[in-house]
Amino acid sequence: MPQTRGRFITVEGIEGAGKSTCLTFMRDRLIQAGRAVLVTREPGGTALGEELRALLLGHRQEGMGEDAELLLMFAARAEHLAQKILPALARGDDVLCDRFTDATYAYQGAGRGIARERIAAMENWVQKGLRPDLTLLLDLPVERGLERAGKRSTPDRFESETVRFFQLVRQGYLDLAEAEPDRIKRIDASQPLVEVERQLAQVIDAYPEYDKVEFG
Ligand code: T5A
Repeated sequence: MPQTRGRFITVEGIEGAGKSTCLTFMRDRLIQAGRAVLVTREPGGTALGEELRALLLGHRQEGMGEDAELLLMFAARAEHLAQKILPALARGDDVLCDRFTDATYAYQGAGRGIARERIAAMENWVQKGLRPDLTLLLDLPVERGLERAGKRSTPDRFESETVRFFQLVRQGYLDLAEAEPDRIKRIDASQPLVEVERQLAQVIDAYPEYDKVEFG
């Protein structure tokens, strides 16, 4: 019998796109379909990852260089994969992750200007071929996203970036979606929540083979 694993599903988008809101909807939908689901996030998801998240998002290290930022993202990811994601997939659980490596291509790549090949080298090293099975890209104009995000709390280190930075990030995501249309599904996140949820349900419900994905 081939060993099987759960599905690795990620949610991406700029600040305020609605990722956290949509993750709850998606988790409930998967559970209703009879799946065991691990919900997690990046950077974070483990004790070390959450400490790195505090360093990356907080304002204590304002002058952090772009290479250090990239390496810290992948350090958190390596721990996350080893401690949580791979064990959950091996158990047969679906993993629903708020951001993953597409965020690195969008923020550190398109946003900060780090060459794609350098990110790809880290991706291959840390992930050893593992990539999300399905990615929901919540897309909306930058101004709308920042307006939604700004209603909540004090801006973190990324949220303090310029509109231009987020335009580059958004375009980076759209380029990824164009390059990988089978994996990355663009959702129009500018719509009212009920319409966004309708789009999400359509994608999730249509996704085949919940429990027969080969491992490794
Ligand atoms: N990062 C991360 C990198 O640079 N590289 C990497 O490799 C990784 C993994 C993480 C930061 O780290 C960076 C990117 C990020 O800057 P984060 O907290 O995970 O930070 O991400 P944020 O985008 O900051 O999370 P937010 O909470 O701001 O955005 P969400 O989760 O997209 O939005 P959400 O769900 O909290 O919604 C925001 C508001 O909008 C409302 C919600 O009720 C809420 O009030 N809303 C809607 N309103 C109207 N219509 C809709 N359709 C709505 N959907 C949500």
